[in-house]
Amino acid sequence: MLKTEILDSIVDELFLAEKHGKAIPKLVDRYPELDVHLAYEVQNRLIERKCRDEGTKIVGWKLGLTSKAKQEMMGVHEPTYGVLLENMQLKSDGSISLKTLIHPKIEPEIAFIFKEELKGPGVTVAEVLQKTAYIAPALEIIDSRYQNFSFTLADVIADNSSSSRFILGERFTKYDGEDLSLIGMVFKKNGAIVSTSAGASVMGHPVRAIAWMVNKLSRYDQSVKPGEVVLSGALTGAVEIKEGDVFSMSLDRFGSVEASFT
Ligand code: OOG
Repeated sequence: MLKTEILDSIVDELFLAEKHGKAIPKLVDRYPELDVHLAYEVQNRLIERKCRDEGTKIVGWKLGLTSKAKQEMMGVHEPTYGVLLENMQLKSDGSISLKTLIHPKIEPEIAFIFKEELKGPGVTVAEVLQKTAYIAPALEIIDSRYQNFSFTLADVIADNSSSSRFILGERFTKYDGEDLSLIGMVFKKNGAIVSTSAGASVMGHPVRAIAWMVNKLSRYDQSVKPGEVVLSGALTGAVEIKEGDVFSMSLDRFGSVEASFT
């Protein structure tokens, strides 16, 4: 068991790595006791610290490592989640500066906005769908605070699942019973297709990932509140971002979202 002071010094390291844009070596080599449970403990403390020091607040949640390919790559069998803060959200109508980021990558995702609270345990896929108000296309920028994007499951959880920024499409579409596993997606970089995918690439159905997360959140008495956003996990592999790049993702029936970088 790691002592509170050690958890706080890990929080400090991660907080400062992001603030100064300087990657750190992964934690588990130095703290072999850091398991998944303690890693969520670190994540909770890191989010409290960011809310306090940056004057921001929780606006939603994100899933990570939801695709089979990524789980196999990491040798894990379960996804992760992280918190979205107000100061991570960017608008799609301006250029995004990469200056303060370490080694950013971008991923296309389906965003959900909820009309009622989702609180586990025991939340089902049907309940998630029933409480979904809107769907929107989203781009998530991930930026691991670890050197070379190299981490174990516990490391990435402690690092708020690599989350950095996110951009939602301007159009939120009322959810009307569409089968989200069949919704197609086209992801482009500088006008050329990078990849195509469908909702099913997230654990068979993106709502499965959300139900999983909500049930895990209940361990810490946390829940998804009405109006909060959930990014349901990458529909394809993450792509490195360079200055001058423009990315877009179009989601069948639900519109598109674009982000340009300087
Ligand atoms: C972990 C987070 C990835 C996703 O949707 O798979 C992620 C990583 O840095 O790869 O957000």
